[in-house]
Amino acid sequence: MKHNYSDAALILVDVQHDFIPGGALEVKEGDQIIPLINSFQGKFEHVIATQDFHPADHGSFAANHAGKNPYDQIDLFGLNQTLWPVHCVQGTKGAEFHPDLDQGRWEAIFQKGKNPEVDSYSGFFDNARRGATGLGDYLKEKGIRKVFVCGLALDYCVKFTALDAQSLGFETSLITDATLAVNINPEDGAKAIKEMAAAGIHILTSKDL
Ligand code: VGL
Ligand code: ZN
Repeated sequence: MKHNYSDAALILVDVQHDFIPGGALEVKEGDQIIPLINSFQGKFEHVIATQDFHPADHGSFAANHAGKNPYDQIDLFGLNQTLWPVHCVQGTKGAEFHPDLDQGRWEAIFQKGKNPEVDSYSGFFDNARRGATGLGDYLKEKGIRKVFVCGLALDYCVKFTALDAQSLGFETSLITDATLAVNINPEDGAKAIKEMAAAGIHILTSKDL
């Protein structure tokens, strides 16, 4: 072990059926990061997962807006919103974690996207920062100072979770080989990494852990 992880948390973002091939909002090869994630969970004192967990009437679903299609942009209660296929609906298989993902050491799961009026890419706050999931306070109460972020999808929920972690004062690292992008535009994943690096987030691979 190259680091001391006693004050570090691993945050596994949205490794759920709907973001994996065959799911409603699939990330290409999204399942291929699961064995890698399992291989390093044991290095961390604290392992936490986030779960995209929408009600069926969520405002981010194109199907809930007449005449709109997935990936169209709308104004949703004052915020720009990309519309998505229906995904990660509470109580459906798509919202469940992939069964190959080892949950044995998870301390807590933070759900997000439950308010139908606002989307929530970050595991910390909704996109308008009107509401918090409790993840930030949880990490502070545990004395955690460093967070390592991976999972799905790099260009949305992983990026916003990492940026919020860094802005809350946690020393934040992205594990690049344990995350993949949706890439609506082909460069979105690469751009997300640049944005995170510019914010001071460490860009690592699992070999650096
Ligand atoms: C996500 C789009 C919509 C993600 C969640 O987990 O990256 N992306 N909801
Ligand atoms: Zn979502």
